[in-house]
Amino acid sequence: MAQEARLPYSSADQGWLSYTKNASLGGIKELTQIAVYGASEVLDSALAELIYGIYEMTGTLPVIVSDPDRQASSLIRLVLLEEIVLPEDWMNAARMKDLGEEGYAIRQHPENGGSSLYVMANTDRGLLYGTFHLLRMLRTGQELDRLDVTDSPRNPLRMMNHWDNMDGSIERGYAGRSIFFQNNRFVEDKSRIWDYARLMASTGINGIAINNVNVHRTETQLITQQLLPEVAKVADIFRRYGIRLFLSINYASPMELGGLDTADPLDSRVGDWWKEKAKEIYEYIPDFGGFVVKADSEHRPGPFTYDRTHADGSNMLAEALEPFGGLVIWRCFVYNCLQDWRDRSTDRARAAYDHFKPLDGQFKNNVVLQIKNGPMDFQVREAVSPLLGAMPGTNQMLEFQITQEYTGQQKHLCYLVPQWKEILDFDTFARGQGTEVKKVVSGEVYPYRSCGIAAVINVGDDHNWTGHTLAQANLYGYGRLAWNPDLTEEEITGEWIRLTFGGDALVSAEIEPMLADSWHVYESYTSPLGVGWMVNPGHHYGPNVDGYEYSVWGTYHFADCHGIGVNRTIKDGTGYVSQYFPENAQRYESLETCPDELLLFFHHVPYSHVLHSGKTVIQHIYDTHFDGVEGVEQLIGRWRKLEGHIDERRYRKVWERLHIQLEHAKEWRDIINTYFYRKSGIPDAAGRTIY
Ligand code: GCV
Repeated sequence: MAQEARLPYSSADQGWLSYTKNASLGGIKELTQIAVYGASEVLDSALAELIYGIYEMTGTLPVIVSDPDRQASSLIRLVLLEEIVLPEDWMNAARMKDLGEEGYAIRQHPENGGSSLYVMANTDRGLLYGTFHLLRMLRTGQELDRLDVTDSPRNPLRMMNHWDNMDGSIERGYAGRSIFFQNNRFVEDKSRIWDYARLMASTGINGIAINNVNVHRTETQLITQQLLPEVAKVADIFRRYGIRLFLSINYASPMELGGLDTADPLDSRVGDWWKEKAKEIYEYIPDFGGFVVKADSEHRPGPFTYDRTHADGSNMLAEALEPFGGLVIWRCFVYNCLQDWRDRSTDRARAAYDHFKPLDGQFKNNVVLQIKNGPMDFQVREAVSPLLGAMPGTNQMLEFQITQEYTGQQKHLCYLVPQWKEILDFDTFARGQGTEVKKVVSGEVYPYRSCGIAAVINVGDDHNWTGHTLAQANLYGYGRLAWNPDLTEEEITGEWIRLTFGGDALVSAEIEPMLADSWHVYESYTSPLGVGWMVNPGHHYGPNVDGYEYSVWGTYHFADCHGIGVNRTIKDGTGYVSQYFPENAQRYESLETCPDELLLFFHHVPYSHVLHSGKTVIQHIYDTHFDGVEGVEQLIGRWRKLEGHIDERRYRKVWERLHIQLEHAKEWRDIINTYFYRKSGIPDAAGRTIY
């Protein structure tokens, strides 16, 4: 039976799922037949992807065969392992167990001449991931001869968090409007959602929260009978790609929707209201993932109003979801956002740990604490949150930000995979050496019931999804790292470039270093040595050294005519350093051992302080800001070489953004350098122009 190659669903850029004709096919002559062992909606998606991918790459529409010849070549078998018995020596019970619920194996049948490929898994989701793996190999021209791949995800939860509002706007969104909502309704045309589900599943994502954690009046209604049928339609799409849908909820819903006079978690009327609500939600969405909650943070309601703790608040919701297998993902971004800048004893960086650490062990099994990677807020450079690894008795997950709120808002190129790798590889020392963040959040260190990684998404309805085409690499890289944090930056980058732009060696040779350098380039012309925050208040774009200096947000640099930085030491600072396990605390406490790139995050020093690099702080500021602009010029130089090697549309778009970046990098350079020259009175040793 010949099938139709009906994908994609929309006319949007297909990103890393754009196939072109591929002559090499991993050394296999042709792939013309597919046999499927098993049946489900997810398996249908896997099959559709396989047919489409092969058709695009070979020009031949594969045929579905129900009873293939044992010796058949040119054949791919998608095998749900419970459906057939395979030779014991290459798929035994132990190996099947290792694959778990989402893993897969891909092998060539040993008995025939070569092109019969088996994709095998215990579940349909495993088969979907295995199918995408095989397509990735075919597309990137990897050798399939004697293929024997086994893979499974390291993190149980691999989530996308959208900050989309129902009016179509996206909080901190830089790539157009929401793909889910428009004019306070769900979009009618769901083709972008379908293609988005495909893109996400192909990287291994398995959970999505579709609305903003700041849940306003309209979005509060998402859990009502008026809107649940619409939510269910979106959940149906994601389900077909193995992705569970979550909703961000308003903690005060029992009052706003239920007419109660309280949202006190210990008031039984409140608990009962949520229990009824959960029952209702699961009638519409039987595999509903659960709630994402921002409570008592930045003016959002929460249990503090009733003198209750975060454990009280989250456990009450968890009890309601428990019978249905739902999770409460409770965010730890809780701090005093009405600080007094004159008061140096309050330190926002301390807040998450101070609030949550004392509650360790008090949370229910289906509560997961979602912790931002740093203690402040997704700066281009900040320390790793000391809360990660500090709660053996409480499920934890890590939160990254893909949307470039503080990293150039998708006008600037800033590849975040290197930053995320550093964070994942950070050794917390929670259980001695080798207790890296990646092992904590994957559940290898403590017996967590649920854990993993979430990220705030950089996607909107722009044709290319992410505004800056090269920002697609962040989306792809996040999914791949959530699947396997041990993948190297080079592996991920190389894969993404070849999948997205094809096999032109020049394209890889130029884009790889562009991506690799971009985070450091961005860091060097923005805020120095980990101090952060020198941005315009509110929208967070562009330089403004004192923008937040006298504000209520707790984000200060304390620069004066003598020096700069935040003293967070135990000895005579805010004591934040004490939140780390001793090995890290000692390293950060001492000026001798504190790494240069975080110096001003941990210490207040004179401008004449000499860094490990041998430069003074002030000269480092000047040099990096000049270097940063040159770095952008180099990015442009590399991109220029690709004219004619990349389609005109993508080439132009990136070209335009790189030039915006250059102009704005100069603005950063001149404002930062001038500010510190005027404050310190110390001239640039190289005598360059400072205003
Ligand atoms: C969704 C920062 C951002 C806010 C965001 C908040 C959060 O403060 O600027 O836009 O709100 O983080 O993570 O909740």
